[in-house]
This record gives sequence, structure tokens and C-alpha cells, in this order.
Amino acid sequence: MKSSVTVSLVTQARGGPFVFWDDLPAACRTAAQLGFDAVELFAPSATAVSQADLKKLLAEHQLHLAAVGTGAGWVIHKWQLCDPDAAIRAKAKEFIRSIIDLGGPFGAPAIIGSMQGRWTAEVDKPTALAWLSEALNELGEYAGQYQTPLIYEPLNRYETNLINRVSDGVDLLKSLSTNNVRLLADLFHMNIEEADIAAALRLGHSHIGHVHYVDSNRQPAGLGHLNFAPIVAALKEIGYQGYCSAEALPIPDSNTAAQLTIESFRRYCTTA
Ligand code: LER
Ligand code: MN
Repeated sequence: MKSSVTVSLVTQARGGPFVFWDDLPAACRTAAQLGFDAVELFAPSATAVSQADLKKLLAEHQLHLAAVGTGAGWVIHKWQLCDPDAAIRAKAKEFIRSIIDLGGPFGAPAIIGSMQGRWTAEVDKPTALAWLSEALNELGEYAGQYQTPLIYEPLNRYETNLINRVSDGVDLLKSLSTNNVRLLADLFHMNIEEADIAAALRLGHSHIGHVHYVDSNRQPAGLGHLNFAPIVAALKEIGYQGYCSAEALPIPDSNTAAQLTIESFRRYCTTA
């Protein structure tokens, strides 16, 4: 398993669960000093970050890019994949495609979280799920050109009513025509939705492609009530070799949040 820490460059997402904010060079410096393998980026747009600058920065600090979030498409523009308006759905897909193009050359997959949307009085559940599937098929195939998967994130019930649990996520993935979509196991969402987080990870097995490593209250690992030992044991059991990425609130501050995460990661994830 590899360690990663989130950096948000999206001012409109202020208050969100990201460890570092605004200053990508400073975040990379601290992440490298603490010994993280990678950073996960939450960018306002694909053009907000120069690929050349990013390449230089990552090389300078010997960091990888773990993944790139697409949530800014929702936070800034209110674009979602299940919007009743076909033009908005098209814009949502276009935005996600641009983020795939940003991360792709770095081997970093794009994450679809809040961009999935929800079903409503206007758009019934089967229709919403059909639109989501269509988008995952299309964008999953698109990501394949970079030899990266597309990452789909089940969210807790307060953020989506489409897919909340790993088991439903696995069923969704199995129903797709593409085999290039993987699930994101966000421990914060799982703590709300799963009866047994470790069992859900075992069920998710090879479908798990990314982990948001965070405690029950969305604070850094160790500051909530999650028992990380059985959770990480399940990840080891399924042979998970991807990133455990700290998507946590910067509590008590960014540096301490990153420090607490890497300590937890070393304690649980790097031991046999
Ligand atoms: C949203 O709650 C979340 O967990 C993010 O990873 C998706 O944008
Ligand atoms: Mn997440």
C-alpha cells in the first residue's frame, strides 16, 4: 500500500475534507518531508494546473500523483451526471474528461464522487442509474488510454441516494460494459453506511481501486473511533496495493493532520 495526502486548490470547497489547501508547492514540500508517497489533487479545473509545473514539482519532491478529484465540477459549476438537463450532463462529462486528461499522463485516475449526482422527483432512480452507467462506461473507456482506471466513489446517504455501499457499487460495476472502473472506499462514508467496514472491503476485493484514509468523524486517522487494525487487515487480505489517501479535515491544522495520518499509515499499513 502507498500513502497519499489531499491538496485542495478549490476556494469554493473551503471547509471541505482536504488536508492541505491553496499552496501546492508548500503542500508537496511538507508531504515529502513527512514521507508520503503521493499527493491527491482537488483542482478547480484541468487548466488551473500546468502539467509541466506539476511534473517539475512532483519530480523535485519525488512524489507521485495518486488521483485527481472532479468534485469542482459540482462545487463551482453545479454540473452533475444525473442532471435532468442533457446539456448539463454533457458539461459534467466534458469536465471529468478534462480531469482524466490532466491526471492521465501521471498515471493518476480521476475520481467521480459528488459529480455523480442523485435521483429526484424529476429524474427517477432507474433513469439516474442508467445515466450514471452510461457515463461510467464512456469515461472508463476514455481513461483506458492512460492505462489508468476511472474511480467511482459511493458516498453516504446525505450526499447521494444512488450508491451508498460497496456491495451496491460492486453490482453497478458488474453491470457495466467497461471493466475499467474501480471503487473508492472512503472510510468516512463507509463508517456511516456499512455494517462492517472490513467485511465490505473483503466483498469489494479486486474492485477496490482507491482508499480515502480517514477516521469516523472525517478527522485524521486516530482522532475518531474507527478501529484501523481490522480495516487494514482486510485491505492486506484482498491484496490491495493502491493508495491510502488522507481525505480528512485539517484538524487541528494541516501539518498535524498529515503527520497523524502518516503515523497511522506506518503503524497499520506498512507492517506485515
Ligand atoms: C465527498 O464526500 C468525497 O468523499 C469526495 O472524495 C468526493 O468528492
Ligand atoms: Mn472521499
